[in-house]
Amino acid sequence: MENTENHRSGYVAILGKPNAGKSTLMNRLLGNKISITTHKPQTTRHQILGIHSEEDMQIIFLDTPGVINPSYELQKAMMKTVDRARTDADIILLIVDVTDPEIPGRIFKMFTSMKNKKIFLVMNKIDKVSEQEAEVVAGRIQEKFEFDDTLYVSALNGKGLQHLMDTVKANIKSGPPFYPKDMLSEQPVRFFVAEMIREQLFLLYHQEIPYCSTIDIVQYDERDDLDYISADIIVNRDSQKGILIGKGGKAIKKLGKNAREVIEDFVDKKIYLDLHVKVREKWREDPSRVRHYGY
Ligand SMILES: Nc1nc2c(ncn2[C@@H]2O[C@H](COP(=O)(O)OP(=O)(O)OP(=O)(O)O)[C@@H](O)[C@H]2O)c(=O)[nH]1
Ligand SMILES: [Mg+2]
Repeated sequence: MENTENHRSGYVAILGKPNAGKSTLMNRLLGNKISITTHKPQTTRHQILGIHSEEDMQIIFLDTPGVINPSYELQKAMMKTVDRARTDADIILLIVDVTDPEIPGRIFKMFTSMKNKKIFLVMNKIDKVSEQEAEVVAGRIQEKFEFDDTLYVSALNGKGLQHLMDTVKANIKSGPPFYPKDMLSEQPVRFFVAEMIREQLFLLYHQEIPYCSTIDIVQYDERDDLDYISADIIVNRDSQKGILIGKGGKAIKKLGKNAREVIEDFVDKKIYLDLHVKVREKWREDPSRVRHYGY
């Protein structure tokens, strides 16, 4: 029988600007790739749960979309997600890229109304600068807000992550486990499949295509020999359809091949991935469409 009396648990929100390395950091802390990561900003659009369990402790990390000034409905939904995560969290990690340290006032404003929460400044990508440089940059941010502590990490090479994890653990209060101990995240497999296809859109296409697209899994059949997955790639405008498909279907074939490999690795099974491009004019601006696609 588990001893729930001495059990500790808590929610840790990972916040910051786009591209700061939030998703990379969460994946690294969990030792599992749960959240998609790319070199492009605004990769993450949902709250992604990452659950770390020990016998007497459970930490639920909440990866979030990068904080921006939203201009269309999809971005507004993304910022609502950030707001929910920071409200739910017991601990907040503000992730800052040391090479991009300008913090928008919007982020500090989020911190002013928060009581009874620990807020840590996490300077990330320290592999790119000297120690002194990182401290100078952190010093400027500390002038604007009194953080409970400042940590220096590289989510990419792992430096400082043990110390960060120990700091988080030391601040987790008593509470019951919220999820089964063998659970890593909460979304269903089809969610991660959609994310893995979307990750390839960010990696393979330039300019607006990744930002104007979303993935809709229309069929997911688990079969004995292989899983059959049919997915729609939704774009914003007719002209984007041709770009996505490419000459003679070359571009979408590459997308399909790359996504299939990553998904097969994830589900540990062969899959058949059937991709179709659909145009839904201005879906990003339409609240009901944005909701329909899961945002
Ligand atoms: N050099 C270096 N690169 C990093 C580090 N952490 C993350 N990156 C890179 O930064 C880029 C963005 O990483 P993500 O984890 O996707 O960033 P994010 O904050 O989740 O971005 P959004 O989801 O768009 O808000 C990727 O190319 C990462 O490989 C780090 O510690 N050092
Ligand atoms: Mg992310």
